[in-house]
Amino acid sequence: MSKPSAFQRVEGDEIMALGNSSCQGCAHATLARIIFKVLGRNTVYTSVPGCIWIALQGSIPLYWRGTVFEGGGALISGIANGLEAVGKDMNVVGFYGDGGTADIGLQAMSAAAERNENVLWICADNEAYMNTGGQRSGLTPIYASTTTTPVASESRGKKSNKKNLPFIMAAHNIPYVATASVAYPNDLIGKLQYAKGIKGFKYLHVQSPCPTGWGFDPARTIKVARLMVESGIWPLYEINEGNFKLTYKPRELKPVREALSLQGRFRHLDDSEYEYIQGQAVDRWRQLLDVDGKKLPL
Ligand SMILES: Cc1ncc(C[n+]2csc(CCOP(=O)(O)OP(=O)(O)O)c2C)c(N)n1
Repeated sequence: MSKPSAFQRVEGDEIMALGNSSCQGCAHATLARIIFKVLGRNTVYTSVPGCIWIALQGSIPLYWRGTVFEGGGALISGIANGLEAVGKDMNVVGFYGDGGTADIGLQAMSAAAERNENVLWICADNEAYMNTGGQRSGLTPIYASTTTTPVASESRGKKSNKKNLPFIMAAHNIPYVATASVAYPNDLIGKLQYAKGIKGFKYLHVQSPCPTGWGFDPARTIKVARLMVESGIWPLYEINEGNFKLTYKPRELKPVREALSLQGRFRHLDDSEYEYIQGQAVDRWRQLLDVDGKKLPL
């Protein structure tokens, strides 16, 4: 089974300025540092309301535009087409949260993907609307406690499952879809470098653990992110022109309990709820192993 190689040095400038107003242990901030260092200065990026805009925008000194929560897909499409019209070749990036991608941002993103706009869409997925106090999103996992899915006598947290957004994007028949994790920077860097070099709509979905929303010690962001991958809850893969490939295969999946028990949002889980999540992770992992190296019927 493959293992990620040692940390890769990225040549080029450190784009992020020192200091930002993110929470301690915020994975969005670590991701931003890696992402923009790989993409380099020839990049224009866009935001919609969310932690990235509010906490990080001031420390990413690149060409930037922001728009309304639902407008990310329209904004990056306009910028990409405008740059093409004036003959400028730049990376056009949408760097948005899970709400700005999977919920209110979904229809404009889907339309941009269907038109195969030449942009890179990065979803930094902290699995809730964190900038407004931790409400559930369509990417919040089942049973997670959030401010709108609290745990109480009649409630066990979020009732429904997380949307499988990377596969929804793959079903748009775009050239490149990938998942990534802040705990696997080499894998992330390789995917960014690849996406940077190809034309068309590229979708990168990065899990971004949030100490504030998920309820863990801010010193453990990377540990939590790694356990989410090693337990099979957040598999790392890419879908390149419809060809599916796992980019990291743990020798053996760790029990989901190891990953979830570190997170306060799952503190209430009972054995049957753990079993349900465990079953889901194992079933999906088997299905992904089955399609590994194959073309998906999209
Ligand atoms: C139309 C609209 N609805 C609601 C809001 C309020 N709002 C601002 S940021 C935000 C949450 C952003 O969540 P997400 O996209 O997941 O990013 P995060 O802050 O978690 O990184 C919400 C609901 C808004 N700005 N516009």
